[in-house]
Amino acid sequence: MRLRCGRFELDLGRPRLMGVLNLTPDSFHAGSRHLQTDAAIAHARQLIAEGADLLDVGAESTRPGAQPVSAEQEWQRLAPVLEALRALPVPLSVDTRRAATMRRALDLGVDMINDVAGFVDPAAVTAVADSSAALCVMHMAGDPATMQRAPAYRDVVDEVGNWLGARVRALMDAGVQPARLVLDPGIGFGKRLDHNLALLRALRRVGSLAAGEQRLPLLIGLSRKTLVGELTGREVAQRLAGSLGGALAAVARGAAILRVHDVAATRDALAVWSAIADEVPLTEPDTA
Ligand code: HH2
Repeated sequence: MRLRCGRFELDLGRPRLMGVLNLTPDSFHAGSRHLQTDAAIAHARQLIAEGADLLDVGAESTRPGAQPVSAEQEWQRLAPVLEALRALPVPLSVDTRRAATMRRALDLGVDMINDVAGFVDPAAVTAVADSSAALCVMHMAGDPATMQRAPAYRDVVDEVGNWLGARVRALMDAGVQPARLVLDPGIGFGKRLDHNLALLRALRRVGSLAAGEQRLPLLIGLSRKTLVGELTGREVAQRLAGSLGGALAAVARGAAILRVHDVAATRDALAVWSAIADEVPLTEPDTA
């Protein structure tokens, strides 16, 4: 499986790591936050040195209860950093829900747009359709300000899979080729622990409900999130080990790209896991 990604083409024959860079004062993981341009650029370089296959740059926190920033403020944070990061040798993704920001970022030459609102805004679809950028289509129930108040689903796997499928069709109707699409069930975005676990356990089914025979790549972001805290009883700063467990479980269930804060540690965990899993697929019965 390959992903068309602006100036790049990403071979998804092995799991890829998307390093997170947040140009915000309020993102939920302090270690990802950089409001100073120089510090942000240094962190991006470090993520690449650690093995990030792509970088995801955001300027608005989408943590539960987060207050939105203005489009102008979002762009003022993004522009100088994107300008500097364009020269780096990995695809550059921008994490935004705003069509105007998508346009400006694409004009600057970014390779991927990651929309946590799943391109529900028709203006967002128009903004990205004619580009060559990869598009990450994420499911979110509601918006960050209210999404964790009372998340409820009849069948979370069916609903999220079918919702993603409808977004795929809308993007393809607008002329987007499937080779540009990545799907994400949106761990923690309007979901309780049982919803998140159901989606991760049935990740392949989410993918087939959304894309059928096309087998589009799946992206998972669970790094240091609340579900890791709920399962381990740990605060954000202490959730690395739990996040690594989640990352490996997601890859075992078909995730092609992991969106992570801790690139070096995830890379090591994957190296050991893959060396073993590639020889003996996890689906085979244990005969030892
Ligand atoms: N999670 C966050 C932000 N963007 N995009 C995708 N596709 N998938 C995710 O799971 C996802 C995402 C939240 O993480 P982070 O950016 O570290 O936090 P904050 O929103 O507080 O800046």
